[in-house]
Amino acid sequence: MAEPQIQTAPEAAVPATAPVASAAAQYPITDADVRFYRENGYLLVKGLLNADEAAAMRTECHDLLGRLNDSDDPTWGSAREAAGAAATRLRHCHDAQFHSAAFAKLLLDHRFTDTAAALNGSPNLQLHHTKMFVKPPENGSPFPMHQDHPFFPHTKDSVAAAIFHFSDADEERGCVRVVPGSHRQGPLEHIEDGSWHLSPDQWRLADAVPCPAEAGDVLFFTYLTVHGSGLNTSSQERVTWLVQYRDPEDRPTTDDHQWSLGQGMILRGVDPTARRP
Ligand SMILES: O=C(O)CCC(=O)C(=O)O
Repeated sequence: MAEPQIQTAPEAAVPATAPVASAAAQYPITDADVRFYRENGYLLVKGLLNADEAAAMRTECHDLLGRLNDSDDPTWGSAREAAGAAATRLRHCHDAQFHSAAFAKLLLDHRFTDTAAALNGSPNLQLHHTKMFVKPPENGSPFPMHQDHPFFPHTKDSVAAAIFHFSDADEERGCVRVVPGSHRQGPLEHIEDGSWHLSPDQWRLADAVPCPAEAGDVLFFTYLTVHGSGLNTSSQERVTWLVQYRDPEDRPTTDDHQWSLGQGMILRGVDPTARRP
């Protein structure tokens, strides 16, 4: 299995033409990190939040799940197959920023927005949606390999995700896995059944690079980067919050996500199109 590649890449892997973000602030990353992201389609930023902040957000997640008090389980149909039809579980909340100001504040935190802007090469960032996930211990649901593109295709492919880790997430806890460089293949053909996913025979989770993270780390990746995650077989939960964002000048090519309340908020800079939502 390939070793995890975290943050910086060797200079030799950097294409001479790779554009470097014009955004002024790049907290806390470097130009080499930006080049690594452009080349590989992902970057794990260590310690973007400190341990106390991550612990406070973990509490926010549990308080929110307690208030929601529902049994909704968004485990993909295809994930049940991937897990060998075992009963797996996932707890979640879509657009958590509508439930607690702690999430709303984090959306505007410059450590996140400056990093995302530098990686995206755009000084302006617009929210698409957010998803909080708790993968419970023992049987926390996996995510089959996929690109996020088929869920909400856009004209300029500027859409990207940041997964905030509010707990540690090693391989046993079902950390996210990526296929480095897969974003350069463009949109791939997906199977729609049981939520958009790639052929499990051609795109094996076990062959993807694991991105083990500690509480406070944030994994950034493009919506064309092939990714997934394994079952949480450990005795501890995995708590994450995924924020999907784009350049406000990029527009969806389908109406697939119009139901999502979170779309449109400007997280950094301005919307130069002055378009009314
Ligand atoms: O949280 C994970 O393990 C992956 C989530 C994911 O890929 C998704 O929601 O599209």
